[in-house]
Amino acid sequence: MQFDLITLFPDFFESPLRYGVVARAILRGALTVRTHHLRGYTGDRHQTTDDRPYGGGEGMVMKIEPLYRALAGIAGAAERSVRAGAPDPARVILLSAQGRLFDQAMARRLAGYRQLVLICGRYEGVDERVAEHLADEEISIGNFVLTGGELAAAVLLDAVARLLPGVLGDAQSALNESFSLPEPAAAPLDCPHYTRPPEFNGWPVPQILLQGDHQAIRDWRARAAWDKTRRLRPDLCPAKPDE
Ligand code: 9D3
Repeated sequence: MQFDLITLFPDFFESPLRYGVVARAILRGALTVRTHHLRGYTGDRHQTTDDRPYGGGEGMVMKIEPLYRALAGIAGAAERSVRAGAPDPARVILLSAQGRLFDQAMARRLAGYRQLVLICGRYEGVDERVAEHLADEEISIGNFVLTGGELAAAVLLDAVARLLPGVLGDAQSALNESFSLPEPAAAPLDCPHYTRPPEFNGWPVPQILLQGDHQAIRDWRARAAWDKTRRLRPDLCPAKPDE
């Protein structure tokens, strides 16, 4: 799968691409990531990427022209009307605080595309015509305010990359992970994990995990996963029927 990141801060992505599963996916050729510096797609002497908002108001707005030119320079990612007939066009995503909430189902769907183009906004916002005419979808990673789209793009890339064929290894993949809703009656979140030492600072590991009763351990983990989900994520728990 190919990612194309359009950003004013291409260096921002150096670290997220250099570690662990994502770095390995790139080394194995399962994932290619190209960054595109938006400054390089400006037309004027001052390389202007933002301008004052029509109608007045605070802050600056990202201009559409540099974004259009960046997309035109990325194969299969020009404006929607132009690439309507193109075979297997790139999926263009605008990261924005106003977008649809990102979740695991979205990550799975996006992992099916050959090429994702991620547009990272800065300033107060992006000219709305980008969302209307250039992007296929507009995505937010959560109900909080970031300073720009780069961190959100890195989060989306990370979540999608680990789902690509051959990236995780079959052992962990798909099975037993938070938000993938595995077996019936399994809690939506993972159970707590412990490793040595068996006691630290007077804080013990649950005894049941130190003995060898694998059925008892399975039962404990199922219960602990539900307990923690109910405590921290009641929104993920089925409603109790009225008594
Ligand atoms: C006056 C309101 N503005 C800021 C307080 C709106 C605003 C502008 C720019 C809010 C956020 C941003 C920058 N954020 C993103 O580009 C962004 C984002 C986010 O802020 N939260 C969750 N997901 C995303 S994806 C892109």
